[in-house]
Amino acid sequence: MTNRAVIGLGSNLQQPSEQVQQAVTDFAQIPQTEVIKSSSLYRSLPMGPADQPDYINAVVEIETELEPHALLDALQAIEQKHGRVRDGERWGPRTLDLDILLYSDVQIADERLQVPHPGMAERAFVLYPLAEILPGTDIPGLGSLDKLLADCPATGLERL
Ligand code: ROI
Repeated sequence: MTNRAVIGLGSNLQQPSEQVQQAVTDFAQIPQTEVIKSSSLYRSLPMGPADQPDYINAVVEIETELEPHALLDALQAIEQKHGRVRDGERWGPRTLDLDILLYSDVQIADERLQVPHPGMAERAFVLYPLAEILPGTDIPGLGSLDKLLADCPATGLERL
């Protein structure tokens, strides 16, 4: 069964734009998965500690036959390849962060995975790129993207 998923990408270390663009290329190597559409790159002010570089963010629509946790495994392998170090600092800088934002109209909440991504309603750097590739979409449990956008100013966000 083919599922539509949306992946959020973020980086603020080691040439963030290249990290994000390379990651999209890496998605092509995930088995049983196809990249459908990528947003522009966006520059965003850090959410969390302010003493870190600005982020580059994007979102990518894929079609995949992988189950959500198998997709997460594949995404974490790509983060590793990009030198992601999990040093325990909450909301610290990272070379590459890949989040499953949406997976069909499924809602998941377990120890490893929460879908839709729990923070997305408050994150301009997720909602605006998402509106670029899937305008008017509905987010399971959160409602219409248009409504979420109306409540989330694009402050500190620049489309590149
Ligand atoms: N801030 C921005 N602007 N973009 C991100 O991708 C991002 N990712 C994170 C935290 C540290 C919460 N802040 C972020 O994980």
